[in-house]
Parts: sequence; C-alpha cells; structure tokens
Amino acid sequence: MLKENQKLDIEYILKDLDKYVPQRTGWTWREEIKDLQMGPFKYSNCSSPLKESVALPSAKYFNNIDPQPGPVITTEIASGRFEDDIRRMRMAAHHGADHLMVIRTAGQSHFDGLIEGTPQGIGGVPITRKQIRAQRKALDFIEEEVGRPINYHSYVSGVAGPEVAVMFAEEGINGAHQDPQYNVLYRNINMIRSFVDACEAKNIMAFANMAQIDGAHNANATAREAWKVMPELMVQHALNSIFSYEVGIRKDNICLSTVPPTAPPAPCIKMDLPYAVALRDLFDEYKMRAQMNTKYMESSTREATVTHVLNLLTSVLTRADIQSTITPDEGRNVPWHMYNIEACDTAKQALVGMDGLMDMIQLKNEGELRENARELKERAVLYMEEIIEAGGYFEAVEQGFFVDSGNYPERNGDGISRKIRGGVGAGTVYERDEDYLAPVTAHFGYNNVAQYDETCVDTPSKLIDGCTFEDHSKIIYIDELDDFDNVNVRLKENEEFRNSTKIKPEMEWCADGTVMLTMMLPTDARTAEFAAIEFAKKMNLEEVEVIHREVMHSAEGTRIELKGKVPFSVDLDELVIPEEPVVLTDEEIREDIENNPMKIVAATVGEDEHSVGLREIIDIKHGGIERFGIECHYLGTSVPVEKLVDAAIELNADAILASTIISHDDIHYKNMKKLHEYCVEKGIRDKIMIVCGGTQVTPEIAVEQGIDAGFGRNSKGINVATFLVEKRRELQKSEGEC
Ligand code: B12
Repeated sequence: MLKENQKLDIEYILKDLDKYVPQRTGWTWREEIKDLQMGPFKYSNCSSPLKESVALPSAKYFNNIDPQPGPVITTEIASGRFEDDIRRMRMAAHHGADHLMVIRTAGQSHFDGLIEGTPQGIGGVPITRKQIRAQRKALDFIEEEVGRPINYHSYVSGVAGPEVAVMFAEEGINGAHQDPQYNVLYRNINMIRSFVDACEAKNIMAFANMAQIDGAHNANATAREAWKVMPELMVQHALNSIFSYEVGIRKDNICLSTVPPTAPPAPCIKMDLPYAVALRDLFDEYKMRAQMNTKYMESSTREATVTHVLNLLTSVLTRADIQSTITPDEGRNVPWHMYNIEACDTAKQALVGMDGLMDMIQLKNEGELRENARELKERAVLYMEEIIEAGGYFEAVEQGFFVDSGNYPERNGDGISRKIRGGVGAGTVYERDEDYLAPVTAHFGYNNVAQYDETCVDTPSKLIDGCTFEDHSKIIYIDELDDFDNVNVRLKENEEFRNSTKIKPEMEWCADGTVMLTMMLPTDARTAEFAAIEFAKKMNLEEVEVIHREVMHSAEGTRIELKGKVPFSVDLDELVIPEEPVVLTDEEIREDIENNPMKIVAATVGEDEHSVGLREIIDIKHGGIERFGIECHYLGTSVPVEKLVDAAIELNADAILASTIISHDDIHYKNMKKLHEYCVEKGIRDKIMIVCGGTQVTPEIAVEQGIDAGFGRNSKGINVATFLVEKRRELQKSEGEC
C-alpha cells in the first residue's frame, strides 16, 4: 500500500518479481457519469473522480475538485531507465493518466526474440519480462492509490511480434500497438513474415482482451506534407482494422490511431475536421485513439501546447475514446517528467473545459465540411480499388504506393517501397507440416490436435494440463543476463540519493542533476545562444546545452532555454526551513480579543488600486479578521503611507495592515520601508504592529524592510489574526518586563 507522502520504494517493487502474478487482464474504459456535480459545477461528459489526485492549479479556488474527462488519457513514458519511469507513472496517474504507454528501446524491433533482464535503453526501454513485471506491479499499487484501473501498454511489433504478444498476455498487459504495416514501411521487416506473425499476435491479443492501436499515424508523421496523406491514412486504418477483426479482435477493442493531419500555421481545424469526420463516418464501430500532431513541432512548449489544444478541439467536435498526449517538449527532445505531467494536465483541462460542447452546437450537415469529408472518403475508396488492381497489398507496397506525399490520386513518386521477398526476416515463413502440433491456447491457424485427442481440438493446451496462459507457474522467469547493464547496478550508483537525506534536481533520471534555465537576452538569436552558455557556465552549471531559442525581435531580444547539470547536492538535514505557521484556534483568538479589544487600520498603499486581497483578509464574509471581533477601519485603495499612519495615530490603533499588490521595481518593499520609517518619525513604531501583504510578498524580505510581518499569496484571515494576537502578547510581555 502506497502512502500519500511517501516515495515509491523501487527496491520493494523489484523484490520477488519471479513470483509476481498480474492482478487483472484486459483493457478498462472510464466509467462515464452523467450530470456529475463537483463543487459549484455540473459536468455533462465526465467520468468517475479519483480517490487521490493532483488537481489543476486553479482548482484551489474550488476546494481542489479534479473532474476527470470521459476519454482515457494516455501518456508515453520511456526515459531509458524503467525504474525512473515508474516514479513518473505515479505522477502521471495522479494528474489523470490511465493509459501508460512504454516505448521500446531503439532497435528492439529487429531482435528475433525476447530481451531479458533490465538493460538501459535508448529512446525507450528494453521491453523485458522483468521490466514489465516491475512496472505492472507498481501500477497495481498506483491504481489502488488513485482508485482507477490503469491500462499498461507497449508494442507488439518487430520480428518477434508473436513472442512479445505471448509475454504481454502472460504478464497482464492491457493494450498494445499492433499493425504489420508499421513493420513493413518503417522497419523494413519482410511483409509476408509481418502479416503471418500478425495473425498469431492479434489472436493472442484478442484472447487477452487487450485494446489494439494501429500505426497509421506514422504516415502522417513521415510524409513531408502531412495533410496530403489523408486518403492513405484511411486505407491503412481499414487494412489493419478489418484484418484484426477477421483474426478475432472485437471491434470495440480495435482503436484507430488518428492524428489531426496538420497544425498551425495551417488553418488546421478547417483541414483536419473534414478528415476527422470522414474517418468516424467510415469507422463508426471502432474506437478512436486521438493523438496530437507532432509533425511540425518546434522546441517551443507554448506552441506545442496550443497545437495540442487545437487537436483536442477536433477530438471533442468528433469523438475520441482514448486521448493521447505528446509531451510539449517533443520538438526539443528532452523527455522530462514535468512535460508528461504538463501534457496530461493540458488534455484534462481542455477536455473538461469543453465539457458539454456538443450538447450546444452541431457540425453542419451540408457545405464545405461534408463535401470535403465525402471527397476524402472517395479518394480512399479509389486508393483501395487501385491496390486491388495492382495485384493486392504486397504488390502495392512494392510499387511504392504508401507514404507518397501526393494527395491521392496524385502521386509524387516519393513513397516507401519494400520488396515482397526482401527485408529483415525474409524467407522465414514455412507452411506447417501435416502433423504440426502446438499444445497452446490462442494459437492461430492449422494445429493438428486431433491426432492426439479429438476432444481437445478447441482447447489444445489441455494436452499438457494447461499452457502458460492457464498456469502462470510454467513461465520461465529470467532475472538478469548482463552483470553490468542492469537495474541493480544503476540503483547502487544513485543509492545515495534514494536512501538518504541528500537530493539533487532531477528531470528524467534519479539525481541526474539537470536543471533548465530561461533567459531573455537583448541580442540576436545566434549571439544570444552563445552568450547564454557563458552565463550558465558562470552560474557553475555543467554540460550546458541550449534547448530552445525564440526570436523576440531580430535585434532587440531572444528567449533562450538551456539545460545544464548542477555538480552538487543539498542535504535536507542541513536545510533551514522556516516552521509552517501554526494557527491559534478560533476560540483562543476570540477570547483574547474579547478580553483585550483590538483595533486596526487598513489600506492598499501607494498608487495601488487592488483591494480584493486585503478585503479577503479583513471581511467577515470571507472569513477575515473581523469575525474574531477585531475592529477594522478600512481606508480604501491608493492610500498614501502618511495618511495610513496618521489615521492609525488618530484612532489609536493596535496595528496597521497594508496591502501592496503591484511589485514592479520592488515598489511593494519600498512602501513597506516607508511605512516603517514614517512610524519611527511619528514616534509610534514601538507601540504599533505593522503587517503588510500582497501576491509577491516574501515574508522574510518584508520583515527586512522593518515591518513586523509579511503575508504572501494564499494567506488567510486566521494567519493574520494569529500573528496579531501573538505579537501583541509578546509586546505586552516585554513592556511588563521594562
Ligand atoms: Co491588476 N494586476 N492591475 N487589477 N490584477 C495584477 C495584480 C497583475 C499581477 C497582473 C499582471 O501581471 N499583469 C499586475 C501587477 C504586476 C506587478 O506589479 N507584479 C496588475 C496590474 C499591473 C494592474 C494595473 C496596474 C494595470 C494598469 O492599469 N496599469 C491596474 C491597477 C492600477 C492601479 O492599481 N493603480 C490593475 C487593475 C486591476 C483591476 C482590473 C482593477 C483588478 C483589481 C480590482 C480590485 O482589487 N478592486 C485587478 C486584478 C483583480 C488583478 C488580478 C487579476 C487578481 C488580483 C487579485 O485580486 N487576486 C492580478 C493577476 C493575478 O494575480 N491573477 C492582476 C486575488 C487575491 C485574493 O489575491 O491579492 O494575492 P492577493 O491577496 C492575497 C495575498 O496576497 C494576501 O492575502 C490575500 C488573500 O490570500 N494579501 C494580504 C494581500 N494583501 C494583503 C494585505 C495584508 C495586510 C495581508 C496580511 C495579506
């Protein structure tokens, strides 16, 4: 059982993995709740709330409600070290992700077999039995913590597709990418082998009730002018969908991986919406897994986030059952924890923000939208017909039909061509012998079970009293194969930062020391880039690299974001952390004020017109200090410091409360200092308490200005009342001592 304020214990997760048995199998959708009431709001399309979660920052104004949208939310995780990804998964789940997709390490698709152990990966993690068990086991705890099933997902592709599918079914993986076209077009794996393997893999996925996601979105990411491949995308979806269905996967477990094909500065909704509509017209029985467009993504996280939100609008205007989130750092290639979380929050915020939209508006049934959708469908149908004329799918691939950047039926001649008898694994498919027998469950195709036992034809594994799908103990678990490249070695290396009070900043790996720095330099982009590196070095950062540059103006300024490493750590035991303010009880404060009445004068000082914060501190209706019986004289806004002090003298007040919201050029601290000095000048400083507050007020710096206390963002009346009561007691005590 995980504890809210305790880190996940990776060593515990890794213990006894040889005995781990998955708690459940199959995919889980969210449970939709109609007319969900949360706080002051009613939601139309949301799903069950979580037991524990991290709400959007602004939710603090609404008792931290955290409405969860209807679609399953995906985050793709794979830093190369699965043990660090586990902690990222926990963070993501708390921000609303319930589909955790783990990317394979580069090159795994060309392995003709399973990888074992826990080597470090590149661009992903080596998907192995140990790695899966560790992550699935951690997710069992995490899903209990958040109170929602979490779908764990990876890839059933590559030359070892069927072996991977078997392992996934054995280990309770809930969803997987499976599309033989991906093998063929992007990995040059032989097409005959890929399609034959896919029959086996899909059959196993159907048995394990896994959701399947196809690979069509890759054509979109590959073609130079992504929007031109729209007809082909539909063809690719069609081929994999019907193939999967014929093999045995239920239609409601077949998910089309669809990406709105273009992004700004193109008028993307105008172009993407007809495509999304056409796709849902053609494939209405299937599920939609909407992913965001990454094709034209640069390193601006702001730009990527807007693209994501526009893509989410398309999802809402049409339909998405699974909403993917690509991290906003995709274009700068730094897959850091915080960006996974940001992307989940973007999807959650946008989907909840657009809740109920389709109850109020309707897509037009005539005009440009429907005409364009119809045209796209016609192009796709013609495409399919031409494949048949060319002699079928394999011939069409060989002739370079696919990923051609022409808008079909135009062709640019730049498609990806593969040889029917070429590629990795060519010539490895053999017809089964007449007496072929595999005593296993969910095996595709010819299997001569009858030769041994007629009654076991539909249940071949009965011949051996169950295969690994029925009897988990028959699985051979291999722990590690490499003495140096494994999780134990890595954990030893950073043990100091896991089991002690020392910490270092972290972006993707435990104690990686990485930090990001943002600066605006008043010069052109190229100069700014090199100047920024110098600044970072002078700040003692190591391994400095610029990860983002954005021109504000060709001569006036450039925004730079850079990463670097800090070569030191901080020992939490040596940190001096000011005590969290302890507040007195309501009764204690009331009693004190009743016995010894208190009077204060308050105002927003200087030229500052902001009143909301101070009213929050004073007003009885907002739980302010008036409710304890403190007599408050509120003078208003833009009150000169002198006037406030004079009023305090005239009213014989115990305290001055000043609000200072505007903070440009440290005007807030300057006014505090002035307040203190004017009280000194008037000879009342030792008799009066001065309390100041404002959004940008740091208590310690406020006190340095000579006042008694500073209160920043999120302060409450009770904090201020507690301070006033305690400070007065202190003053009275020292007066008594004199
Ligand atoms: Co204004 N405004 N605003 N604004 N405004 C913001 C504060 C901000 C941050 C927006 C921005 O960055 N663009 C800037 C300030 C920038 C800066 O200096 N750092 C800003 C500016 C610049 C202005 C203008 C100067 C713009 C202009 O015209 N040039 C003008 C003001 C002109 C003037 O003052 N002469 C301006 C105008 C306004 C209006 C629209 C009029 C309203 C103010 C209405 C009103 O108060 N009667 C306004 C608002 C509402 C805001 C806004 C959106 C919210 C502020 C707010 O009410 N927060 C902020 C942006 C933002 O923060 N989201 C900008 C909610 C309260 C509850 O929080 O103020 O932090 P709070 O108060 C809490 C604590 O700070 C503390 O306790 C409070 C409760 O927890 N506290 C305490 C505050 N005061 C005190 C006092 C004491 C004694 C104690 C103990 C504690």
